[in-house]
Amino acid sequence: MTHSSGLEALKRALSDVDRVLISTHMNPDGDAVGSVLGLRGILESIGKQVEIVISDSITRKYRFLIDKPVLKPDSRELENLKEAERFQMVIFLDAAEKKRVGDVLDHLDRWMSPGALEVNIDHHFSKDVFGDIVIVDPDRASAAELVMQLADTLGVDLSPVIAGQLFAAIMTDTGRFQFGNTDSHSLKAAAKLVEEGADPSRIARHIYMERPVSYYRLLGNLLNSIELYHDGKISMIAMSSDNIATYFPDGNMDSEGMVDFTTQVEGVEVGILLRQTGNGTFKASLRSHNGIDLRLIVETFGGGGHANAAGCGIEGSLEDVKEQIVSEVKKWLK
Ligand SMILES: [Mn+2]
Repeated sequence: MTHSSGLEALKRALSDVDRVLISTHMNPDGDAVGSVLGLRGILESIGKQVEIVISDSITRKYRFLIDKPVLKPDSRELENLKEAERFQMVIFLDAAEKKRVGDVLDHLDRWMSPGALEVNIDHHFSKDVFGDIVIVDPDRASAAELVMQLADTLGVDLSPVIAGQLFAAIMTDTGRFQFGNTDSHSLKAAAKLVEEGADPSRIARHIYMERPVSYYRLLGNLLNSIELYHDGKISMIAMSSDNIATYFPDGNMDSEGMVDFTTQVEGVEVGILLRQTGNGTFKASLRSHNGIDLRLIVETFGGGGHANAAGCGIEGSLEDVKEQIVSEVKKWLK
């Protein structure tokens, strides 16, 4: 199914549906948050009743985008739903694999009507695409661009609020229009959203320029100990549980974007951020900018993502994990 036939299929299916549930991946990023909020506004404007439920909380810097409550799996609003309150459609956004949606999946049985349709709107490359209706296009830089195409298909005009939400999604997933996925499509989509009332400066200010000072103190600490491997073609910063506890004692850590600094070093082709997630467990985030397909690297560890931005979990001591990831990356570098 091409994504345009998916859009038409979704338009047809929506005509029989009153209540729609929307969700996205765990630890929602800017594209996830902006896309679910924008999609809710679009579906509400054609008369649907819509709830958003996400397994994790929305990071502080994206909360200014929230125009109406976003639920969690244990929210009171989702307890003991009567038959008429159940949802006839669930739409997953920006989730390369269904399991990335997290805890929400464990509750769908009690929220959904029998025979409810599952819709998958995404822009990741995936080997096993899920969903009854599939709108997946790995050529798009953000899920938000697919949401905009849906609005077009449905004939919905975007309000300034929706335009802002979708603009934030495109801006963050393209790294402020600087990553390799930035193309004329994403720039035209962004321009259209500005015409519809999105305010780029205000959105950038909220997301990038109002971070807690702890963010910069942790970043400074990490940059101070950046390591280079393989003639300076690989760089790495490693964030231990102790680091995190020192700078974010409440555990409410924000490290989004820190990995981008790893590829802003002269000569570096692949940058790695290691973050300790438990005793002997680490999450590796990788970035590349010379055409190396990181998916091939993280696949070895059961991870996924995009060609130039991917991640995976790795187990072992810090030194062992560094050795594992660096030796895998080296195989793909000349
Ligand atoms: Mn995305």
